[in-house]
Amino acid sequence: MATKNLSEYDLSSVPDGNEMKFGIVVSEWNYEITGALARGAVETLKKHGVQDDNILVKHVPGSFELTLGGQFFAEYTDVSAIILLGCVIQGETRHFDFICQGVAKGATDLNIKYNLPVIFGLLTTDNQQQAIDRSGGRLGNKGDEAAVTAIKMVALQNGFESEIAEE
Ligand code: DLZ
Repeated sequence: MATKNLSEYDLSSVPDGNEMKFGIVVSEWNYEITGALARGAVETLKKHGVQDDNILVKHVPGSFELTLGGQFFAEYTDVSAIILLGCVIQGETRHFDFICQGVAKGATDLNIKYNLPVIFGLLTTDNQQQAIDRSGGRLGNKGDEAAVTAIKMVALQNGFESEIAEE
């Protein structure tokens, strides 16, 4: 079982996000959790130099809708990366499995379809406490981690594009 803050990272290893623009899609289901994920993501982006105006946040009804919310960002905006934030808590039926698999597949497909970093920030927990622990509680904030991942992926893509431009 995880016992340390999983969101701890080396601050100096994160590129400057000053020129980057991000879209964040937040699920309204379990909003006490997803709202905390979103706050963590926004604060982390700002901490690494992303301008307020370059952080666009949109809400969708549930985690199953995260994929389409992400597609809307890819189609209708010029964001550098998209962060999907949701929380699915295991219930008595198999609904959990279908939502988790749907979003994982959806996020993967968006990455490939748009050649754009689409970050999988979906908490998939057995219970509410595990979700609290991972949304600003004792095990960190998955929203922070998603933001750092997004910045790093944009920097990686920018690096490839610069190298090609120099050839
Ligand atoms: C229906 C449903 C259920 C049972 N559980 C969750 C959940 O734990 N987390 C979540 O984000 N959304 C849940 N939803 C809603 C679905 O994601 C989706 O919004 C509906 O199935 C409509 O497509």
